[in-house]
Amino acid sequence: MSTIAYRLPQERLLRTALPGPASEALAARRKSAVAAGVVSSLPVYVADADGGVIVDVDGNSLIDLGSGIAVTSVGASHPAVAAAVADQASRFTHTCFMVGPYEGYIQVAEELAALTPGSHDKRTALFNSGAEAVENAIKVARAATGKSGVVAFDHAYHGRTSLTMALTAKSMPYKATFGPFAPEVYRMPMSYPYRDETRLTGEVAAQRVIAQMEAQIGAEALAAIIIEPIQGEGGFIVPAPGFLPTLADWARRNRVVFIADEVQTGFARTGAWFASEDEGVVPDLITMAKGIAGGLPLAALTGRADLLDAVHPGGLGGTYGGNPVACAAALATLQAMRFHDLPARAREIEAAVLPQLRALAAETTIIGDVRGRGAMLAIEIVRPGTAVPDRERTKAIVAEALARGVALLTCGTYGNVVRLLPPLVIPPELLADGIAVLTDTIRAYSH
Ligand code: PLZ
Repeated sequence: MSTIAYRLPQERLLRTALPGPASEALAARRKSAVAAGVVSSLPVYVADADGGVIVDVDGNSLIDLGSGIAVTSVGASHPAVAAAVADQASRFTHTCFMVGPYEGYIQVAEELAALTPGSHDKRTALFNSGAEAVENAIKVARAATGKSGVVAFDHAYHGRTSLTMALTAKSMPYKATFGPFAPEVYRMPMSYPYRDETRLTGEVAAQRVIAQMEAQIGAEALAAIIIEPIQGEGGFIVPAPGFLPTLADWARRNRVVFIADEVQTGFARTGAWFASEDEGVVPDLITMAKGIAGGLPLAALTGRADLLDAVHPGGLGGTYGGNPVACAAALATLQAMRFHDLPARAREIEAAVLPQLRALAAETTIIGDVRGRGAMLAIEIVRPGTAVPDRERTKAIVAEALARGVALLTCGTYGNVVRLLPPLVIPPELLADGIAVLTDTIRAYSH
């Protein structure tokens, strides 16, 4: 980590109560200008961000344990990314790859073919958002198989567009009032070790899904299974070992496309380049976004050449997909990830933090479960001594940690999961300070 030079002091420093007066003023302007449906979890407005800190417009320096939802793994202003963006922007910002193609797009595709699991022949198409990559994965699976059914899981999150809303499980806030939803989407039970009453093994949980798919849909009508190897918005749910490989095997044997949605888990976050690698799963298609480009909007669909090339010429695209500035940012981000060995750093974060969270869970009655991998870790908060989700207490803990200068996110179908997604470049001492604030706060709320 000594190789990382930070531009901003890596410190937790409060100059005002939060939100401070400058943030309050922006909040007032926002109210009459920005749509009410768009909300922010932090009450402060950002002036600067670097490494493991976010500095607000009142000069408060907060510890960032969310990375803008798993995006800024290399930090929000990595110098190599900033330089690559400036350089590309000074030459051309856009031509549209469907009009005037350029090398950066091809380079990103080559990188992703090499980095994603499996040594088979691969192709890539680039898009702007995770949801768009997911939509296109489904389009490709349908075109290549000639089938239309899609299986998604309980607690899944795949996006907010029409098709991805149908794949996403949670109604409020993602789906409520926005229907009708796209047809031919079937929902199956997820392996959720903490809440599966019978503590199903991964194989048994997968067999339950397979029996249900065969009875309710039939492989001959099923184009794809889409799954997050570790569920993100749904609560950082890590399926029991065996669940993913059993489903992937069944899919392969039945000509069903197995899609890993690695939008949140991808790019070193879980300690490997992709979370699928943990159990040796080789997905047919992988969707990626978030961590790929150091904060610039870029998403990718990479997978089996025979599937992607089954689509007719012109069938995939979009005005901005694979924008040259975003591609330059992605290439610089991947280089920085390798240079700093961020997969190893994610494993170090797990080794430093997970034992502390487990010890805390043993000491209090409000932690139902501690789980996750690499720098994607979570604490499920419950009513004392029960498994009943405690959304209110979760909110209070996160609000208190914020008042002390630590920015955290929640997630989960029941809103009761505190999730940790620190930038992978966060200095170890700053991370330790942030975790100390969190554990203190949880102790204070354990009554
Ligand atoms: N697939 C697995 O995690 C985005 C969404 C936050 P987009 N997750 C954060 C919110 O409330 O909108 C996500 C994801 C997985 C797909 C997506 C969608 O990615 O880039 O937000 O479209």
